[in-house]
Amino acid sequence: MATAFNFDLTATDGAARTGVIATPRGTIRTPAFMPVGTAGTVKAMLPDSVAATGADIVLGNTYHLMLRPGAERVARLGGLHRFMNWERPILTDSGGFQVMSLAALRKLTEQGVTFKSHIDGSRHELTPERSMEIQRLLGSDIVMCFDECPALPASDEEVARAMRLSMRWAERSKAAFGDRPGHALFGIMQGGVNRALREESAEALKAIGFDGYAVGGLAVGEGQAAMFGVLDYAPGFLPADKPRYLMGVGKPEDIVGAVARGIDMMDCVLPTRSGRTGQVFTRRGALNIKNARHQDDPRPIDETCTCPACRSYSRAYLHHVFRSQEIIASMLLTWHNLHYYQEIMAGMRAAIAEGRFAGWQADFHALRAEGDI
Ligand code: PRF
Ligand code: ZN
Repeated sequence: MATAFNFDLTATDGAARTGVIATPRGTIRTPAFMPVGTAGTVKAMLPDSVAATGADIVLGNTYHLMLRPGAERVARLGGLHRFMNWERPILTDSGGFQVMSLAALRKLTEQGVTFKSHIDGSRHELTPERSMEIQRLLGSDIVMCFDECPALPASDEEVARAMRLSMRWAERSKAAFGDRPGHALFGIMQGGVNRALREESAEALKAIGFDGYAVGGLAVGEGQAAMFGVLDYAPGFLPADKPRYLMGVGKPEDIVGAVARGIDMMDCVLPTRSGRTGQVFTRRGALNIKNARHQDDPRPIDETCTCPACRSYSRAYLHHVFRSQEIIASMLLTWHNLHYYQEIMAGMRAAIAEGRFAGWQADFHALRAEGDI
């Protein structure tokens, strides 16, 4: 009998939590950062390297995979895990958010959304039922409800309309998901920066009942202060004994602030995408390797970092291969960024377990304030 999906909260420190999610594909230590593997690959990384950075789970996208190579094809080829050679847990986003940001000629109705592919202009439809079917064909371990996330700023009326539609879609998502032991379905809270709408959304999701709960609709233009304002209360509206996932966040400071406010899981393209544009994250802040000041610098990105980029290469070399558009630049910088993100997560997990998260956070901010990278 395969392991059921289960979340064990092992310690709390203030609002911050640490725990373990058990799935038949392996365990996920929380707080967890999930690298983004949109199209069946964490760009510029081999799966074993992704695991070596400390990642327990990656994220895949319904939207991209349904358009190319197609969910039925992935299923015929043995599912997404085998297809991309990542046998550990995979969470898939449900597609609506990507339709709204990437697709053309979108039409939203009660039923769902129709759109034209950003790849070849072909017409497609996504509904809660089709999104659940695609995520099942992919073999996703953690399936996300189909939702609508309005960009901010938006009027309260617009945010309320999108939230209530998302709650009706959450009910349809749950019915279509059915009973799938070992697989989890997460609800997604919406409601913008409106406290009453956030609470209404949380109540609606809890009445349906999910294996985990996401905070959606943030990091969409409201800024860090407003996002933290929502995170000061929104996680508290959700059940304490289920994982809480903040979607699409963020910078290292955003991640630490979210964990301090009770978030257990996050994903973001930032470490991988930035790796490909030369932006590097370090304990002392961010730098861009394409800057001419690195061209004669024999030092690694970070003397204390144990990633392959820092163990074996100078800033001068990384600058050179980046400027030369060599593929190894994307590989090494992505690896460093993912390694750094996972080091933050491991540091937070240990600090929360040992009841010293406030001190860890103070050190994290002090080193960044010192700067001098
Ligand atoms: N909903 C879904 N995916 C998302 C978001 C959301 O609100 C966000 C918001 N930051 C990122 N990805 N389904
Ligand atoms: Zn490094």
